[in-house]
Amino acid sequence: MINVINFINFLKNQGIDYYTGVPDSLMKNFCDYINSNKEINNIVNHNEGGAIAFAAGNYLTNKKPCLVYLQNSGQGNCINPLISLTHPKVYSIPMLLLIGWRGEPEIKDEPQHMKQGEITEELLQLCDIPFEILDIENWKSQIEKANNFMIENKSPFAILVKKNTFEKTNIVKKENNFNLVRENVLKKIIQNTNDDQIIFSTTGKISREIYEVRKELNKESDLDFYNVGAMGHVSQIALGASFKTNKKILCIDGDGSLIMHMGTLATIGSYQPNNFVHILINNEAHESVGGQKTASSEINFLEIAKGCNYKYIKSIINEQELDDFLKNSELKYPAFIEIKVKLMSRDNLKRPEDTTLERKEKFLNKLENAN
Ligand SMILES: Cc1ncc(C[n+]2csc(CCOP(=O)(O)OP(=O)(O)O)c2C)c(N)n1
Repeated sequence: MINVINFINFLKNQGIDYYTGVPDSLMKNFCDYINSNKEINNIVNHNEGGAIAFAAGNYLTNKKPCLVYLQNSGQGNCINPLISLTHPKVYSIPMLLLIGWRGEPEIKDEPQHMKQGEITEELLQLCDIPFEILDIENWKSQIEKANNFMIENKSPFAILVKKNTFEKTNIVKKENNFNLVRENVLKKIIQNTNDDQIIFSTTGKISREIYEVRKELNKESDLDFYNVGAMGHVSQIALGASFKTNKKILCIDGDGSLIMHMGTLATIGSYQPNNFVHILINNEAHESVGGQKTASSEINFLEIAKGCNYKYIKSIINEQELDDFLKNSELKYPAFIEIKVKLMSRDNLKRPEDTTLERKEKFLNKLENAN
């Protein structure tokens, strides 16, 4: 495996010392290191397209390419700036893309990663971006090749990263100052829901915990929709559903996910769905992929939701506030509830056993029979 510190030092010698991106589970060791080392210039971006644009601006002021890190799920977010900003036919701006390759062909992975993994190389080719698959023996010559290409052609080059490429580093366990435990919070929420409510939950461990909690409580529901991929889009899925049903909609979001496409708050606020409860579980981090920080500690989500015309705003930081909220039936809609939680999860968390297609069918049938 590749030692992250050697990798970073080598990049520095090649003139690449500015990082931006969205963390990826498969490159956890790399992301952890750049996230925790204060000497490294690292901008954790709200989404991968933002990171491409940031890298472009950075280049314009110092003529040095940035390294943009991302999971291949984020390629979609990048396409627009890669084609209409950094492409050689537009402004021709070099940057090194370091892309975690989930769903690599022949390797078992989750359903949301399979198609993306299959087309990862093709998408790069379509964008005219040459690439290498990072090799633990020859990585130095690959970086040199990438750098020479960027110097000569003034355009992006990509490196694809397979599972188990980077060695673990000695990173101190990350923490925040909150006391509530996310899984317990979700348990209380589930205990207080019935078949009159539909839950739409976000990408990562939040959905996995809801699934586990339901099993534990023997309260499984076909009216849960787990947005396993399409990070940041859960609230628009929920909004789309809210207009077609009288049931109460609970959208359970994460701070990294919400920040990724935060314009969603404006759309929800301006259309005033009268059955919509937006619950933000805020641990100030991308906990599901290793706990790298988000911008949340600097953000007042409650003020933003209020400014976007949500009609009921609440902050919850302890058990009492959570219990009071769950007992309260006097909500106004759309409602926005922020629950601040510890940065932690269980190691032995499972994933839903049925396939995404099976879950969708169950959801449709259940709703059809309920209406
Ligand atoms: C477009 C895209 N980029 C990155 C990822 C990888 N990813 C999966 S979950 C996650 C973190 C989600 O963070 P947050 O919403 O704060 O929830 P938490 O993990 O803290 O519960 C990331 C970055 C992804 N699935 N899709």
